[in-house]
Amino acid sequence: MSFLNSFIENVRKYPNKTALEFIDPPLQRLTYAELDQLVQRTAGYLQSLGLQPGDRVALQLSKCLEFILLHLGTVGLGAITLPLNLAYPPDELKYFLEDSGAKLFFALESSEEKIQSILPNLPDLQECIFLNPSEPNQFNSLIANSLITNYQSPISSLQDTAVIIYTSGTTGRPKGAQITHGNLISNLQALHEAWGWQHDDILLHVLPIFHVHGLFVALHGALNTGATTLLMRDFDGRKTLQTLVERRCTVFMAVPTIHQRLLDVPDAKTFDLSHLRLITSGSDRLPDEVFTGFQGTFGHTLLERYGMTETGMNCSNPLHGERRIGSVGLPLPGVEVRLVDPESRAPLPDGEIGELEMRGPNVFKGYWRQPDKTSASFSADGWFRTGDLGFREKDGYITLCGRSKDLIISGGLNIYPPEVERVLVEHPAVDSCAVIGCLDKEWGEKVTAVVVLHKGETVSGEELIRFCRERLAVYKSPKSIVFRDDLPRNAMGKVQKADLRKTVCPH
Ligand code: MCA
Repeated sequence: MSFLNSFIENVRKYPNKTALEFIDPPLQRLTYAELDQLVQRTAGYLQSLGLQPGDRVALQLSKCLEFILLHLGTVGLGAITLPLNLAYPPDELKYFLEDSGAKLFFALESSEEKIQSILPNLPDLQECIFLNPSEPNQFNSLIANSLITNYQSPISSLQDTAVIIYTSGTTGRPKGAQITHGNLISNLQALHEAWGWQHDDILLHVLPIFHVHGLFVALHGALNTGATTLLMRDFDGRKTLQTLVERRCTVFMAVPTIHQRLLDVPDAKTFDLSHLRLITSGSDRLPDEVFTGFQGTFGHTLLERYGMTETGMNCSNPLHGERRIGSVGLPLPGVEVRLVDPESRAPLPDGEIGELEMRGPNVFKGYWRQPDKTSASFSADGWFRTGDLGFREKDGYITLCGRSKDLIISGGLNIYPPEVERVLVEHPAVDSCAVIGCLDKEWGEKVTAVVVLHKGETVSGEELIRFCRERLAVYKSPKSIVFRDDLPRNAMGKVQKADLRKTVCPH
């Protein structure tokens, strides 16, 4: 039993049906049977490289077929995929490879020069393979002579880790959340039931595949159902609308920034999306204007749902029934949610704002090699502390209304301010700084750094942004810098970020 069982069943049921189609160059289309064949070869190739169950395989690739084959082949052999954002610069990348102890690393040929210098200092890394996804024949020839390998994984338990996804935190370096086969299966089943996935669904997939949303919710969701996935390598608003119409797509999933960009397409209203049966929104709070804008422009009520790397999807508005504006809906089947006082941790009644805690088969098993951080993120009786604040209405709908931790979400990606602050203060001109998220129509929140310089120093905002971009993933780097003579602090010396937001962020 592994989370691939349902996919394998669909290979038997629908061998000639299109499983995946890349709709931009290089154009590629595979039936379920063809995909299965290629995963078998890829598994054989990975075995020939010495891959054993439990080993980590890091993938820092673009959105390409090679990524999907390597991921399915890896988990199929009982090993662990480590999907990595392409935006990570060499320093961050080195940390992920080192911390995870990855044995194999697949990267883009175009990054070779940039990352070459970090590779010799990684004792666990046995092989780094550079791929060029615009030349599909390259990978085909790599796997061509491999043994056809049964990838119905020999996992010993559903508690075995299938994927590690790194998440940052307010303290220390990012932590690898271990997602098990059991987590993936339970979440697939819950979403199948809640969203009525059907084998004749056509999903237009525009998200990156190195995150929970694009990989587990969208791609796994479709493969689990026997549906067809059309993949767009890089998001483009107009092309998305055209494809939804021309290819008669039935399901679309995105983050609010992407929904906003669809609304911004000048003739958006001329695209008739009435054949779509489901359009979901997640990874960030859905602004009311986007919710109502979608109703006005496309006649669709977006279905907002809530998830986290550590819990997978946990709440969703209903497929049938009220999709309540501003609410993330009801707990998914099998997921338990409770609200507690963030200080005393005592459970709270409906209507009161508290921190959400969760329990269920969807909750991850812990952070990779971080027992202390794992236990700190669970209550004594085993509930996962989300760090998100919210309340539950009498009829069970849950509304999020803040965070108990310092976190910015930009375009559906989480950014922890301390990570950015640590980099900024390394600049010789910077005395102190505070990084905040300012509300922004396009990004949801825009990373903004408030900087105090050492006396007598001068430096431009552009120079500081460049400094950050060299050391951090570009999406984490500030989009604007504001200089101040000092930062508002409380008696303990802690920067008062709420005060800063009021004075720094445009209203
Ligand atoms: C790109 N940039 C960003 C972001 N994305 N900056 C801040 N936040 C971002 N999210 C940078 C680009 O590198 C670029 O830098 C500049 O901003 C403008 O780029 P642009 O071309 O406009 O952006 P894009 O490449 O079109 O990307 C925007 C995007 C993308 C399509 C909205 O960010 C995206 O796909 N977001 C979805 C992320 C996602 O899947 N999240 C799910 C996480 P330069 O100045 O160099 O041009 S999973 C999750 O959250 C949980 C579990 C859940 O519930 O789903």
